[in-house]
Amino acid sequence: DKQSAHAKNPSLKAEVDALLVELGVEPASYTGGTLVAKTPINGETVAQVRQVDANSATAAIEKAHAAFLQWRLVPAPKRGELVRLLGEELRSNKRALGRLVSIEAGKIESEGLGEVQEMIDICDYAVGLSRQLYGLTIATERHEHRMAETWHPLGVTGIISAFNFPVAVWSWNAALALVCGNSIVWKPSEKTPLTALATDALFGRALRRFKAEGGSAPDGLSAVLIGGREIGETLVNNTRVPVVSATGSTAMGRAVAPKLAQRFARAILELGGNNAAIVTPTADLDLTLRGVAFAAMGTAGQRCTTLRRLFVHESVYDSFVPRLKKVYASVSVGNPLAGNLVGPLIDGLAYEAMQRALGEAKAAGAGIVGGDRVNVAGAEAAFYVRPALVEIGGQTGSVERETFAPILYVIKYRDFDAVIELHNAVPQGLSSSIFTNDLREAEAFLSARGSDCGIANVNIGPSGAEIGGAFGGEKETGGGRESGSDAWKAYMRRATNTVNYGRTLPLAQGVKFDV
Ligand code: UN1
Repeated sequence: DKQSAHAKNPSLKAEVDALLVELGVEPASYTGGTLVAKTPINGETVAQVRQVDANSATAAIEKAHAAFLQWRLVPAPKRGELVRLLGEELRSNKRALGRLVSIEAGKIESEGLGEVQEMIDICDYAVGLSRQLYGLTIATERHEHRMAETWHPLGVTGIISAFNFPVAVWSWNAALALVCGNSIVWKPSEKTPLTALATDALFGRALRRFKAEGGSAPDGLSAVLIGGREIGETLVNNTRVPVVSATGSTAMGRAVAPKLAQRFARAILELGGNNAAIVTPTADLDLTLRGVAFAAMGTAGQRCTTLRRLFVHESVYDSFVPRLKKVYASVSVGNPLAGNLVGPLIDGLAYEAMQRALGEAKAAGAGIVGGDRVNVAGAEAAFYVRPALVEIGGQTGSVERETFAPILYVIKYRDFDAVIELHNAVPQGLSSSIFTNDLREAEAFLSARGSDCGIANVNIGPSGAEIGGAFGGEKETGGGRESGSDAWKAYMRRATNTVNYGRTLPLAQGVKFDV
């Protein structure tokens, strides 16, 4: 009956209000505004967020530029101290922010918390990095000369992020950009404004502590611009912004990249993925089953690293695929805050896109398990689906696209070289995996003739990367790298310095010019 369904799904608005207060968000920013914030858990409106117009966005960018001119002069390890304090705020507010991520993006509890953990991890990483912004010393061909390279702050860093990692993606960019001496301006997804406001509030707290400790940080060092596409365009077109890091669809990247190229700004693009895994004859099938299940169904298929294509060797197909189907039929779908493993899709458009892709696959003769809408009591306005396993003969149509939903296309293969070719024969190139205990196959997959993706794994799925490695991919994924390794270099400018400490002036390449 209605009463008990309601009791099982109490209004989330009250909880959101409490979380926003706990996280220190100014109530004026999320009441009475024109952007309606909904939770995909039950479709309820939880806030009405104020948006900025293009003029105030431009003003914020100007202010960020002025802030950059000051911040670049602060020694990098001191900049690191601000990021350390941000990490502290995230640690002490992990529960509240993680919960808000779960409510706003529809993630299960451990993934909401995991997202905040990812933010903490990148802060720790960036603090260490703030003492390691190393340049090279390079052998010079000239007598009594020294050649070296120096890394300098670059300027205002624009960040455009997507709903599915509403705050972690900001932190990968923000933590690095800040220690690199840049200011930051963030345009979050319209679908997740509240977690952005909460993150900004925590950053504000870190900033106040930093200043109370005697740190100097200019006003306007970080800004959040809540708004639609035109605000993203303002950021992309502003010549005060020398680098924009944009995460989202390939269509978004296609709109953004030429505008940045036109004004010679840098683009760090993290666009669509169409990630695959290969299950070989020697795979440990128990481990593979768990790896595939998490990568394909986790986050309801809404990670850019989600497993979307599965190539299974014919010798293990009949023992493995039926087991996988059982998991698909039994995995718990429902309220992500109530212990289920698969939460909702972000909205009705995502549901429609999923149904379209399944329709196409069906027309192509595929066998489909799952994919139907799941009714959750008290959440009739939400979009829950049973993940779909689609056995299909070839890689055409919807298999070549990224549909941001839990659809796993399963294709049988016979020959290793042929499956590598098929693996690489899609426009995207983000993440990839092979499940094998054959050393030759594993190494070949990781070699120049193997996976063409930015991330290639052995015996783990393609999703759930740690922050220590460079994150990003090739081809239509956009080529950008964020997070660990030397991704920081994209947020700085490199100067090559040659110093003559002698009394003569030898010219390079033996050129003579004696005036
Ligand atoms: C994304 O989906 O936009 O590797 C990023 C992962 C996460 C990040 C995903 N660490 O799945």
